[in-house]
Amino acid sequence: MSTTKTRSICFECHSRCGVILEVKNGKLTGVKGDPDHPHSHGYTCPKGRAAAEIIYHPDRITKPLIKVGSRTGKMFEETSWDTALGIIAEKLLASREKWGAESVVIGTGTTRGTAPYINRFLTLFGSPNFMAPSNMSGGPIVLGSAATCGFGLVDPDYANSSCILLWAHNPEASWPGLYMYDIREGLKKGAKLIVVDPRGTKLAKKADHWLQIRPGTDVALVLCFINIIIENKLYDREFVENWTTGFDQLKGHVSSYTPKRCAEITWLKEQDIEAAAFCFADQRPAGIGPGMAGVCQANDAFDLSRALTILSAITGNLEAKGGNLNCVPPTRKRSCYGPDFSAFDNLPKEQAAKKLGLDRFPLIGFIPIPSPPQAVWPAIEHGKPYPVKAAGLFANNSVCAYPNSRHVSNVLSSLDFLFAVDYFHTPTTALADVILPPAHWSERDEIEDLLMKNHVFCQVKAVEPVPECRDEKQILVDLAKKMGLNDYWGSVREALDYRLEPTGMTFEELKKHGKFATPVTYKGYEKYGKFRTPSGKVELYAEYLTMMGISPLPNFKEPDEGPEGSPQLYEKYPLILTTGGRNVVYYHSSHRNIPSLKKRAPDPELQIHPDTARRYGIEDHDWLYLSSPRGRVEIRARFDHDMHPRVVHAVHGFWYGVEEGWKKLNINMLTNDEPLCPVTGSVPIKALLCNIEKIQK
Ligand SMILES: Nc1nc2c(c(=O)[nH]1)N[C@H]1C(S)=C(S)[C@@H](COP(=O)(O)OP(=O)(O)OC[C@H]3O[C@@H](n4cnc5c(=O)[nH]c(N)nc54)[C@H](O)[C@@H]3O)O[C@H]1N2
Ligand SMILES: Nc1nc2c(c(=O)[nH]1)N[C@H]1C(S)=C(S)[C@@H](COP(=O)(O)OP(=O)(O)OC[C@H]3O[C@@H](n4cnc5c(=O)[nH]c(N)nc54)[C@H](O)[C@@H]3O)O[C@H]1N2
Ligand code: SF4
Ligand SMILES: [Mo]
Repeated sequence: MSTTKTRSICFECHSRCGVILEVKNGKLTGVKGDPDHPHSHGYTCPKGRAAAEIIYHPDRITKPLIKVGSRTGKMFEETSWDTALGIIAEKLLASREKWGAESVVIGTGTTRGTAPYINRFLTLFGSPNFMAPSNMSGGPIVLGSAATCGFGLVDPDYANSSCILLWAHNPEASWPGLYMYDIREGLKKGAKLIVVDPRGTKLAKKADHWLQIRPGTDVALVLCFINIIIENKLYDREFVENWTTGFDQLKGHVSSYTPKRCAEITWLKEQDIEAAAFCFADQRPAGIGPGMAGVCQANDAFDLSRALTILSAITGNLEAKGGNLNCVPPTRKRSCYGPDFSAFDNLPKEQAAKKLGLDRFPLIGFIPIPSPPQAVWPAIEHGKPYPVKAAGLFANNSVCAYPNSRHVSNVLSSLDFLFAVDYFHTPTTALADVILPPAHWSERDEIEDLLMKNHVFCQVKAVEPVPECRDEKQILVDLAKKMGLNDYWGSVREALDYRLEPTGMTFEELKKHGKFATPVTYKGYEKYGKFRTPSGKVELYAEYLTMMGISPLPNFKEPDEGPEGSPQLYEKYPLILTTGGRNVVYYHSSHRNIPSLKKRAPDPELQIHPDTARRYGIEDHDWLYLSSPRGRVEIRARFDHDMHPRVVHAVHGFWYGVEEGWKKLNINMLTNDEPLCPVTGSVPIKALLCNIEKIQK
């Protein structure tokens, strides 16, 4: 039989590369890059190309499973979809009956497309509690920038930039299909490159200015950039006068962030800070790429995002061609996290007000991001502010992904009922009462508009799901039917058509074209006469934030755990630990069971300067104990002369293949889930303290 080819998009990571899926005898046989895709231009990476290995893996869960024996045990037995969904329906309805709809939380891990469908489900069910790790992943960027200029600082226009500033961001590993083509285009045309990163990534080493910052001190550096730019009158005077509020207050506020003071805080050299700040201000337009995780995992993540937005604003780069654009997805309010679907926006006021996290982080009521997991834990664990008794997790390995894994495991174990939807067994599915097998991205139809700039792309099912795996949208359609949520969509196609309505296309029509784009608007504020902020201007000094007890100006805060923040702890844990820099081979904790990927990166690694390691008698590739006040894991040394001798970096996501691997190899055994950023709930997992010890054979 001949090979058929289906044009689609890869959903394995947020890049969503264009792919051609090859199918023979009804089976997926190959994944090739689509050269006509406007972002990826034919690029694919190893994990995207591993799709067939993933879907035909012998360990893939292919039947619904229910737990048998002890709840804390790991024994499951196969059951029918009807029985599994029947149990879930009964448990969720019983929880609503006894404890109220808000006692049910449904969550996802990093977005894998299901957010709108889960949210609609929750709205009809009555719960405002959609949980996702946005507080450590993109959410603080959106909160900080939207609070400042009315839109998210998520669409840098690198291809047209004269200066590219990558702040805590290594897209070569984390977003190769979405950003790297444009970055190369910009560099080819002569753009300057500035990288702010404690690690010497390939991009950092290629950069005109690499600022090897001490982890967790970023806000001080941005404030110093702003100070240098204001002091030297390098800002865009016209923009500042017409389109911003509180410039004088900002000027006064940043004046103490002199290069000298900033150098002391950040461990950078004064002249390097100055050179980079001048470069950024001189080379316009300049696009800032803030790392979705790099910028979002700190106790001052909100201030960092606000400061970066202010930096872009005062240099006239907001919404400028080559700067940071304000792209509106063609699906508008029906985009992935659009208000049409947010359970919070669509529930009666008093029910919406119960959204977990709102009491501590009031801004998430205005600029909606999902409930942070760390705001859900107290409700499960202590019934605070009210009890949460039942939960569902789609595509989420909470135990390994979220900080303080032991705590997460204890919390999830204390639920009355948990269901999970995953391809494979994980330390999280082990805690579930019911596990459902989802269809893979190559086995389902979908649309994608999140972070796709001004595009919506069509994902086309190339093969039927491996029996009996099921599209997650279909799972929700079926569950809604069982639970009497009659206003839910009647089919997957209906749901997709509904989301596409603002484009004037049905899914069938979009499928023919593969994509749909709306024109990009530059400097939309000129057209509309305002920014979408309370003052209508860019809020350099945001007076309105004070009503929520939030500082109107961004402030630097020392990491709570660090040489300055906790000097006593520093004596025992003398190295600074940053975690979770991406590796192109893996997505978080997934794929360690996929041979072609495992071969490329078999073990968890600690990037460390050789001089530091040798002081402890540790050689390259040695296994060692890495410890923090939370515990100890095993990890392999990877020597890197570009690491600062007092800083180490540990990859995240390892657990697979070792008995109790989530306790032995998983870096989140060492990270902490408090104190949180007081505005966004961000978790401080990019700047902690640790120690190392040679493992004696
Ligand atoms: N220390 C540290 N920890 C971190 C980070 C860090 O930088 N440092 N980063 C954090 C960030 S930014 C995020 S977003 C979270 C991510 O957290 P998660 O998204 O929970 O992480 P994953 O390990 O990818 O777990 C997802 C699970 O989904 C399954 N899966 C994959 N695709 C699908 C699908 O289409 N459907 C279903 N149902 N299942 C699927 C996989 O098999 C896997 O078990 O991790 C966070 N954890
Ligand atoms: N291959 C792959 N790609 C992914 C993911 C994955 O798991 N694997 N996860 C996806 C998800 S959910 C997310 S949120 C994004 C994350 O996207 P990004 O945040 O862009 O992640 P990275 O590319 O790892 O870039 C973060 C960089 O920040 C640096 N860094 C660490 N601490 C600090 C600090 O204190 N200050 C500064 N300035 N820099 C610091 C790290 O060394 C690292 O190079 O990646 C997405 N893409
Ligand atoms: S970078 Fe790799 S995993 Fe991500 S969308 Fe592209 S091919 Fe898929
Ligand atoms: Mo993320």
